[in-house]
Amino acid sequence: MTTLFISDLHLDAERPQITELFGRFIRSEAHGADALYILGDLFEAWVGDDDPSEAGAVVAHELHSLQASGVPTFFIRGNRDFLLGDAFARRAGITILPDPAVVVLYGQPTLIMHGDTLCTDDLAYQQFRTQTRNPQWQAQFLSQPLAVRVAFAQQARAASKAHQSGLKQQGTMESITDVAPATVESTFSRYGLDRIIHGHTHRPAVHELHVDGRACERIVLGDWYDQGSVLRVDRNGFELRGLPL
Ligand SMILES: [Mn+2]
Repeated sequence: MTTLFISDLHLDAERPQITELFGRFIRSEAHGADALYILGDLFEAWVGDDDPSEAGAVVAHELHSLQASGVPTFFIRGNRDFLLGDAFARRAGITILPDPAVVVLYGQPTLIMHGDTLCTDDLAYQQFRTQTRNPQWQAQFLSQPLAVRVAFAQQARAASKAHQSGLKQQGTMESITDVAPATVESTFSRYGLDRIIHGHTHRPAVHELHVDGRACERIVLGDWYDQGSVLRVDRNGFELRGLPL
């Protein structure tokens, strides 16, 4: 049996073929899995569980039938869908885990996270993250009308694009928006385990490194833009593969 990991689908109405690919993946391969983990940025944007978006309704339906078939589904919030809450989790039959969380996969303790907390060189982003993860900020934000929240999300996306094109002009985009190596090392040290799985950077890869004399591996999931990306873990090892449209 296999445990599946996906992240960074960025589902929204503008890319219906990706929502369809997600639905096919859930109805086929995921139905036979031991568990499914979604490590954040399932949605391109999420401004509250009362958002009547089409992608939200489709995903809740697909995930709920997966859970009903006996496959436990876990979710870690990403930087796009950090406001996904308990009401949606109930609708979709998913369990929200803290970021990071330790899971034991076929005997191997593994740290799972979205991945944005490893990108500590991006100071502007980390500042935004601190602000928007504050419970008081969130309560205040969620108390506003849906239209106001949607406008804020559009603004935040525009600001993020402007920030990234600024970094590109300076030639620091590649390094600043990737993980900070020192933060990766200190995270392995702090948790004392040998494997981290995360998404966020859209740089699918398996990195091998040594921390405190231990051989460690950091598995980075890919995004779902031109195709899907799935990590399959079983008792014999793992496989990180693209999922064709
Ligand atoms: Mn992300």
